[in-house]
Amino acid sequence: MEKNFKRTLITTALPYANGPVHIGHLAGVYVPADIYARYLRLKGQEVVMVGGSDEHGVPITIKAREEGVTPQDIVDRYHAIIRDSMKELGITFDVYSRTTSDIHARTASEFFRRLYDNGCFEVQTSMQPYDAEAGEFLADRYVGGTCPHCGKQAYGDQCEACGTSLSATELIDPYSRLTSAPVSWRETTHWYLPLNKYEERLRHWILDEHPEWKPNVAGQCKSWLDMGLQPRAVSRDLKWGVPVPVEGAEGKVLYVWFDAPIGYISNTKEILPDSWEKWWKDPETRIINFIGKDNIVFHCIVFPAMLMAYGDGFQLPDNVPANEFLNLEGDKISTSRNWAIWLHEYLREFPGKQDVLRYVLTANAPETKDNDFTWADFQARNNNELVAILGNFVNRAAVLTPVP
Ligand code: B3M
Ligand code: ZN
Repeated sequence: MEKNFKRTLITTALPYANGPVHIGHLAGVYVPADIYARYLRLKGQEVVMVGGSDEHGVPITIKAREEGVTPQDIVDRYHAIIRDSMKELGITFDVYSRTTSDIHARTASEFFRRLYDNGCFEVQTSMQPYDAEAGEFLADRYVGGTCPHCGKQAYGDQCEACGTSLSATELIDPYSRLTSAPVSWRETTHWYLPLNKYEERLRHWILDEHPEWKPNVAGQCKSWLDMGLQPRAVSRDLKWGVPVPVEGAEGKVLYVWFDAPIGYISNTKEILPDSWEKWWKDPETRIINFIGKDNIVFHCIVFPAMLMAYGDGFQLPDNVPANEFLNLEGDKISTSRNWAIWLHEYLREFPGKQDVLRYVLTANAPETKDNDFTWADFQARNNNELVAILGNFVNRAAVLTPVP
């Protein structure tokens, strides 16, 4: 809804520090957010643009295990690559921090604790996959087995062969990807945020108060709301993460999707220790979350429900622009298959050509549908549009301008 705002807080999805960033991240989130931040600053508005690396969660521990190093080694390496390459591309973050910072651990712990103290959580006990040989609970990704739909090998969260999302209980002959031992099941207790209690408020906020949201975002939200929201676990049995700050929670950490969005708050606090609240709690601040389409539910349902539960004046985003995906030469970009154009490699191969990449990713942005990046198109846009049309225009204008 049109409202008069005094200032804008722009947040950008926090990339997992389990690899460098690629052109899909840039086209989906960072280039559009940066254009918007620069536009508002040119208009003389007060803007803060917040970013940072998402350094917890199973994507990090899996990468560390593959390489035989610690999760800390992984995040130290990729955080530096991501931070430096984004800076070189000219993404004008006011802060680019990380979720392993002390201030983030304190902020995320305090957030959980307040919800806990206010009785916002439900406690549920369930059977979870366990590796008796390793003595560890297994996150869904760590469970392998046969897909009940197509009969191929699949993970406990998804079958990549047929695209079905799964849970570990559905797999045939589930085994641990850590040790290959068959999965055993153990009882464990977790804290759940009852999203169902926030359903009506979320529905009203998204569907009634924000008819201007992009159709892909509103559509996904509506289908989640129409299916009915369920309580969602916000803790995990893992060693890597922010410890759950209550007694009896040894060996448990905050679920990465609980701690990561709080990173937007911690990163704001880090640069504005005295005035961060103005950016989060003043109704005259407009909050905009730039994200990719796979993050919609977390930013439009889960994080807003967390903020509602926390209360204390926290504002909800005014808009959550999510882009679709950018493919590469007709194929889905994939970190695990190494099918990507990595930003730090582009910068090495094309020194000084930051604006060419920014231009091509903007001209071909996947705003309303998935788009394709091809090197032929990159070359054509550089030669025909930037050099021939824009270059010529600037050159002629300069040459024909009379010098007084
Ligand atoms: N790291 C997922 C992703 O990189 C996740 C985003 C967090 S935003 C708070 O797609
Ligand atoms: Zn399958």
